[in-house]
Amino acid sequence: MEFNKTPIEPAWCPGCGNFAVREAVLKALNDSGLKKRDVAWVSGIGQAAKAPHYIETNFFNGLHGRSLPAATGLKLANPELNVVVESGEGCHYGEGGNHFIAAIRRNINLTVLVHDNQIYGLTKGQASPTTDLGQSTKSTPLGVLNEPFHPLSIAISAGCGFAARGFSGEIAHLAALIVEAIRYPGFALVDILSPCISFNKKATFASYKERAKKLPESYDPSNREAAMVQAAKWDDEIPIGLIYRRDPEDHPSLEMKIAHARGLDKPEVLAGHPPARDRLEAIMKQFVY
Ligand SMILES: Cc1ncc(C[n+]2csc(CCOP(=O)(O)OP(=O)(O)O)c2C)c(N)n1
Ligand SMILES: [Mg+2]
Repeated sequence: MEFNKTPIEPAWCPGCGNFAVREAVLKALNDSGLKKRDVAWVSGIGQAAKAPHYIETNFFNGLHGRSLPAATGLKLANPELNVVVESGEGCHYGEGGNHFIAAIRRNINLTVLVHDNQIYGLTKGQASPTTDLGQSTKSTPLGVLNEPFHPLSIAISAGCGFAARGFSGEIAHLAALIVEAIRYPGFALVDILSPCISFNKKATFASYKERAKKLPESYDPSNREAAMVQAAKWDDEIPIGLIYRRDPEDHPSLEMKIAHARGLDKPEVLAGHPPARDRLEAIMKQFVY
């Protein structure tokens, strides 16, 4: 197998949903036939953001909420890399919320995996952007007063071409979604229901298992209006599967748009080029007083 676990013991509580997400990620990587040198992982800060420490891959561990800017730079410098961004919902939708929307609007070709446990797990139980309205947490003793962030509805509205939801209790189903997301040539989001067993006593494995329902075979993910209906469902039933997929032919990625604007057929690979020192020095001189 090309991709394995690292020997590092995860700093996750026994029973955490993150272990199952890691299984799905490893299955997806091995099923996809990718080589290690073709893949780079970027994460932020949080329990979920530790995920790349525990799989054998190239990775960059950035700041909380700042994984997408680092991933954007990496992808633009080397568009041949498959860049996967993996972090928690606090990191992506809270501190990194504006980067999330900006990256979707750019349609940079990234795979974005969000472990959504509806809580700030690492910092021990404050409300996150997806914590349920009214839920009492360490930072919301009167209950959450803000309308929760609806990641899939927001992503699709902002122009996301691939929006899916998985569940850490359905490893094979989640792995298949991750394979499709990696293959999609544009911004691909997989929001993953994944319980924090220590700090969220409401969003439990049992409650997700009861509510997570696979979309039927007959469901057509290319229908944007139908996708908006499924994306907004968050009640007794939470649909899981590929909710929206836009034909990438009609929706080119940022790298392709840049290439086309410059009259090229495919994105230029900057990585490996020797730096143009004279031009760089001329730019730097402008900032010297
Ligand atoms: C800019 C900044 N704000 C806040 C923090 C503190 N902090 C670290 S992780 C975290 C929340 C993590 O929650 P989430 O991203 O949902 O990941 P989880 O631990 O639940 O997997 C916070 C608030 C920080 N490190 N940097
Ligand atoms: Mg979280």
